[in-house]
Amino acid sequence: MKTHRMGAVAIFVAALAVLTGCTNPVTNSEPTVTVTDAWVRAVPDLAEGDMTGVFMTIANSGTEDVYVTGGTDTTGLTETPLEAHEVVADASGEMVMQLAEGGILVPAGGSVQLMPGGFHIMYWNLTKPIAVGDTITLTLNLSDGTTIDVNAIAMTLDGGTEKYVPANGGMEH
Ligand SMILES: [Cu+2]
Repeated sequence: MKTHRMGAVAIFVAALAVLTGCTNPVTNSEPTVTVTDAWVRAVPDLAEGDMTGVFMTIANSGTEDVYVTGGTDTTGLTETPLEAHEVVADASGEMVMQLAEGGILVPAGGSVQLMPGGFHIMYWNLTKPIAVGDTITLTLNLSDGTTIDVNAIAMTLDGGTEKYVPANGGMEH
């Protein structure tokens, strides 16, 4: 009787292994979230409290939506965690930036553009200037628990004006 039951358990375990083997997606080493055309607004003459924004295109070839929830500077430009920001109209119609609640959506099978006047990765409290042409590095945190390393080249705002819509004059990035 005892051996019989053990046999049944063995068969069950084997069946489970086959089942999970069938239902598990094939492990894909290709990253599904990719960043292109990353740049940062240069701050060549650093003043107290200066900040900047990082812009890029983020694409998601996966089947699940992903959110960029923030990041970490890996260049030594700030001690402050990087924030995922959006620009919205406040109650009086003024364009203001704020934390993107839940992060910046990178839709499954789609992409999102971070640009001046819109979504951006926020650098607060710069401790070093960023010269035009410098490359900075940062790591973005994604809602699926993964991270993505980004190299961004420093440009003036004029260098990336194609899609820039001035937001009430006050926006510096
Ligand atoms: Cu911001």
